[in-house]
Amino acid sequence: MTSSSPEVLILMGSESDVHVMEEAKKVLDEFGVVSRMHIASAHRTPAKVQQLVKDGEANNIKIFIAGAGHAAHLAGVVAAHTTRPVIGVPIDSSSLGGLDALLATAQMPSGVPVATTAIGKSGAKNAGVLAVQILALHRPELQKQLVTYKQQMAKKVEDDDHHLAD
Ligand code: RP5
Repeated sequence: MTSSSPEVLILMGSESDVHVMEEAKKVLDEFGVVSRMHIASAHRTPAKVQQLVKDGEANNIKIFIAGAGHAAHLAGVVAAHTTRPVIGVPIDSSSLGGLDALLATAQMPSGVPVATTAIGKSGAKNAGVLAVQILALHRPELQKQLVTYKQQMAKKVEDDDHHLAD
């Protein structure tokens, strides 16, 4: 496997989900973690979902991120086909504002976990951060970057507070 082989596979159910799931990719890029995005639907192209997961496992994908809206089964279906960690992102693309996707993604039956984030872009971003945190368990350089990331977040809050008080 070359150093540029993707370690994280980001799947989404529709082209309409891309603008949300790009947030996960942005974070992974920021940390230098190589990822790859695909559109594949649990409902419309179920065989493709299975193939992508099997190919991903065979090609060193360590973590799967799956984002979908409406009756969102994508993350659960991915989890059905792998023993690797699956992070689910509920997307707010339906008339229920993503609550339907949140419940469908989070409420997995016992034995088949999907680590579910918040709805929408913040959830996609957190999926990226969580994937980095999992990879960082065995990668001290990523762990260092995570410490800096947290320090920068804290600094921004402090700076914002100072500006407000000025
Ligand atoms: C889900 O249905 C997709 O994940 C998307 O969020 C939603 C709507 O898909 P489109 O009708 O916009 O393709 O499967």
